[in-house]
Amino acid sequence: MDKAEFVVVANRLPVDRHVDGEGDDAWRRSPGGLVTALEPVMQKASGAWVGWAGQPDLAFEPFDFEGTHLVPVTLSAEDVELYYEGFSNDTIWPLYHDVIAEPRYSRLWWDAYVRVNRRFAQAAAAAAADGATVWVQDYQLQLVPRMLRDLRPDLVIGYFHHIPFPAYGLYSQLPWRRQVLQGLLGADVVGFQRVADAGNFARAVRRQLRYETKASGITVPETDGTTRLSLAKAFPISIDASSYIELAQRPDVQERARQIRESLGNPKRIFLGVDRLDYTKGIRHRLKAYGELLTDEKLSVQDVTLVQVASPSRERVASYIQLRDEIELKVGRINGDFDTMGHTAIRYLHQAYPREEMVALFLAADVMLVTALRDGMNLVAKEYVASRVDNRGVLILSEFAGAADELGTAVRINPHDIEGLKEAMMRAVEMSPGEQGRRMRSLRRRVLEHSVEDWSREFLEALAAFQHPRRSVTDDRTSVHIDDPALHDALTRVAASDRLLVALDFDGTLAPLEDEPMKARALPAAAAAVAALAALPDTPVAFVSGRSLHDLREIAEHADDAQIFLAGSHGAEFWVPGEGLLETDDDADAPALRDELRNEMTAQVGGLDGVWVEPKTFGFGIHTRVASDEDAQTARDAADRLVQERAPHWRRRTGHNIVEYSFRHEGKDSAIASLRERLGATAVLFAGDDITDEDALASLGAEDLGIRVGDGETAASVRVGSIQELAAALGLLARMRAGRRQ
Ligand code: GDG
Repeated sequence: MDKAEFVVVANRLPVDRHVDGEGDDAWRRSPGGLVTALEPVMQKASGAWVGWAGQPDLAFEPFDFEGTHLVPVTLSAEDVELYYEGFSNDTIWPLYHDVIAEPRYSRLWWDAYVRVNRRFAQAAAAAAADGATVWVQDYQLQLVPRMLRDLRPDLVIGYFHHIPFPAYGLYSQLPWRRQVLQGLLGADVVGFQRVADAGNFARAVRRQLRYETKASGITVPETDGTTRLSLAKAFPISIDASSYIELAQRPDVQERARQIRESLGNPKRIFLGVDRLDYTKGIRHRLKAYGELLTDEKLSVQDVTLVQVASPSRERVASYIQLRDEIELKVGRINGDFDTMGHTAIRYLHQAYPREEMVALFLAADVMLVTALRDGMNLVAKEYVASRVDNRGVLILSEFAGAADELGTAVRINPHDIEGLKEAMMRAVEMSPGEQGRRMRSLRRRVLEHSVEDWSREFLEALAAFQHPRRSVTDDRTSVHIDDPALHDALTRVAASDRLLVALDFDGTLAPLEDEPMKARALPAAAAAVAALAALPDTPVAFVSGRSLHDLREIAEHADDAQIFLAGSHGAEFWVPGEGLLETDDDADAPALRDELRNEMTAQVGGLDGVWVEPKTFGFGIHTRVASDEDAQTARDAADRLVQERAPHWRRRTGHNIVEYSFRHEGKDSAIASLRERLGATAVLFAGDDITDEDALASLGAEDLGIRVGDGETAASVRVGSIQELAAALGLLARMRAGRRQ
């Protein structure tokens, strides 16, 4: 097969080998979120997947399977023992999960880890087409990004870390801490589950490598004297929610849920735990709390049962063998003490089940226990929520699971606080159906709105900012073409400027226009490119918008953290990162007149369908994007009349489906002038899409660069066709500037 434009590198291939009816080898797709998430991208981009087939010493040729080219990496029995069971699962796993179990440090294991990571990197380098995108997955392969970049500098490389990244105090135990950081920084984008993980990583990089970090950007020096930029950011993973909903709605699955309840003696309440049998999952803590509630006679086996599915995992690693013994001893004791002939306290199942059975269990369970001591995300929590199509059930969720950042209406617990856990379990048992419904609906909204496909799309869009121009990658939504030589030359020119101010309009330039203006958000590719620029030295970034500063701050999420300057109301108000709002002096009577006219306007045109009066800091705007032409004209005429009569000194501006009236006369040109002066810029790049941006574009000098996004007459020297193209151009600019010799 031809080389692939998109390559996934993961410890495991997305298939399992089994022997079919005739005694021949056959392959079966392994069920898993990652496989589902990447399937559409793989199919579109003629993707390849590099990984291990799961059995030692199994060597075979690459082959195509359901639209994906599979490239096997062979591991010997010794590799499995040293690289996989040893370094990955007995060093990194416990260390990164806050040393819940003691990590073991072995030089022999480390050597195997380096050796096997190199094998994966070589296989990926051989499978990838020129300039391809490669996405490396998880903690078993932390050295692959750097190795791959050394082999193939043309590639765009992403890495996603599925497990936590520990606080510096713990991370610094690792004898190979510098090598691992260097390994990860070979990637253009290093993705984490939580914002806190990305923060821990950046801190380790600062402390250990002394690299400069700014917002989510890390400046990485290369051996040839140039620097590169890596982004370390959170991209919380999710599940394929619709497949869980589909299963939960199937009559046979619902019937199975009823059977499960019946086979347990129809208890009033069923608690459920579903975990790989792993010490990070807090299974012991939940058994302890449950056992004490039975001892205290708060609960009785007549009324409640705990179903614990503990699927077999890493069964040759010593700490897992010990954990299994401890848990089974504890389960045996509780059942011995409390079981009756007709009822059991705990139904313990050390087995793996098909997905249908899991969903039936989710439907049968009144209370889901997720008590992880540390967990990257915890998908089981999201799967339970997605499956509860009836809006019933209670999720008890550890604050130490990544999912806690998103699932705010779960009953949150600290699993180390056994009293607190017991109280939460009693609260869940007693919770009214009304409260269950309210909480579950809000949990479901979050999980349904952000599925695993959104996760992979957002990650790949961020990665697209690092693509080399003239390449089209992975899927339609992330493909970019910068084939305009004028744009390329102009970017090269401003990239060389000593101190470059990158000033950008927001709506229509970084973010698609929305019918509901507060829903506007920058495209992930644009946000990543902006973050990359803002993270560079001598490259201040500003958003210059007609919106009020208040609204701009809300939609330009995390602008302050990313050290982005904000100019609102066309430059009549400024926000400086770390300092806040800049004071301005206004005519004392102006706000009263503003409120009066705004109210009058709302009274006059508020009844027209699709017309909306937007309060602005220094006046108001009339939005007509979703109104009929006739209503739009009526609204505009009414506003013109009112302002001419009562406030003829106000400034009127027109934009895409909006007319604005303001008692402040500043324009985006004056915003650029004051930012230029304040920041000591030697050149300015300004990009915008609307009539109001033309003030700024017309004010630029020969050393500057103006870019117009989309059609229309313009004073800009270059034009790009879309927001996606601008994002690509900004990504290219970030790479050019990061690569300047300093
Ligand atoms: C790592 C991180 C992060 C479990 N038993 C059975 C079964 N499962 C499925 C669950 C779920 C998956 O396995 C487990 O995912 P988790 O997220 O809960 O935990 P880890 O395995 O530790 O995963 C974690 C994840 O990576 C993704 O980034 O969330 O934090 O540790 O999907 O349903 N599935 C079936 N039968 C079983 O018996 N069918």
